[in-house]
Amino acid sequence: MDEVTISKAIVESYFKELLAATELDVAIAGAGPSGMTAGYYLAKAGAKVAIFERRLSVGGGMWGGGMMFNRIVVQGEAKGILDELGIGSKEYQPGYYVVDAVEAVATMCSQAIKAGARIFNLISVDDVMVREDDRIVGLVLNWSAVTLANLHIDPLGVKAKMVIDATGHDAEVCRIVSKKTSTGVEMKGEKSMWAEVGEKTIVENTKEVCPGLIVAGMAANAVFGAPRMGAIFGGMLLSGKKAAGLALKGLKGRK
Ligand code: 48H
Repeated sequence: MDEVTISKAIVESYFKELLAATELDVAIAGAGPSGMTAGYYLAKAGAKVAIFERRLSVGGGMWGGGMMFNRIVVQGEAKGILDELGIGSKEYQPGYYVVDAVEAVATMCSQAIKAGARIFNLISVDDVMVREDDRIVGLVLNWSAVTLANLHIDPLGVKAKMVIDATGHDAEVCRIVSKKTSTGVEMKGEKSMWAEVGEKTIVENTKEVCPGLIVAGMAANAVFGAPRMGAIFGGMLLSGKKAAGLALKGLKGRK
């Protein structure tokens, strides 16, 4: 057993992937359910896509189900996505399916990677790159450990033809864009729980908010002032799929 071989294998393989991710078709911030679904559909369509996830684990708010009971509910409209990904579900009553949250995260992650999406965990999106025409042209990244250790270390930037903000409740990319750019993106803020409305608006609010930046998942309702919905996840899957479609359209416009 040669330690140097182990070290070289890890370093070479990792940095090859990271280098390849410095110029992307689509960069996704956040590997929760909406980000991973978007990553899956984009990779499946042949786009060069990477997901940057701040935490050690992917899955965002899905692992814990509702109040730490690790089950989620998915409505009939999104059952096709569960089936396509190979995530098991049981009908609870007509139109409502119960899903094991751990199986959902693990399978979604595996399918996104197998389709060709690259997932980089432990990397935080700190900022965006913006150009004169107010177009978002990439993400600014740093190791999550830098923030945790409160170190003053400058970040690096990766270019992307399209960016998806899938950072959940805090809509971190859109928040940065609303504060630091003149793109006109405004944060209305998430509203209190109303599952039916929240699930409908999450898909409607999945949009290109300014040139090059699409918002998906819980972040979409946070940007547009719509309600949260609790542990029902169909909207996250449908939003991720819609975001992938919008990004693919955006890519066509840029080729
Ligand atoms: C890199 C980041 C950064 C950053 C955050 O919270 P998520 O699961 O987001 P969604 O929108 O895919 O799913 C939302 C769902 O989990 C949820 O919270 C629901 C349905 N709530 C309803 C309710 O009523 O509460 O995932 C976002 C991911 C997480 O893994 C974060 O760690 C990550 O994004 N993230 N990654 N750079 N700056 N900010």
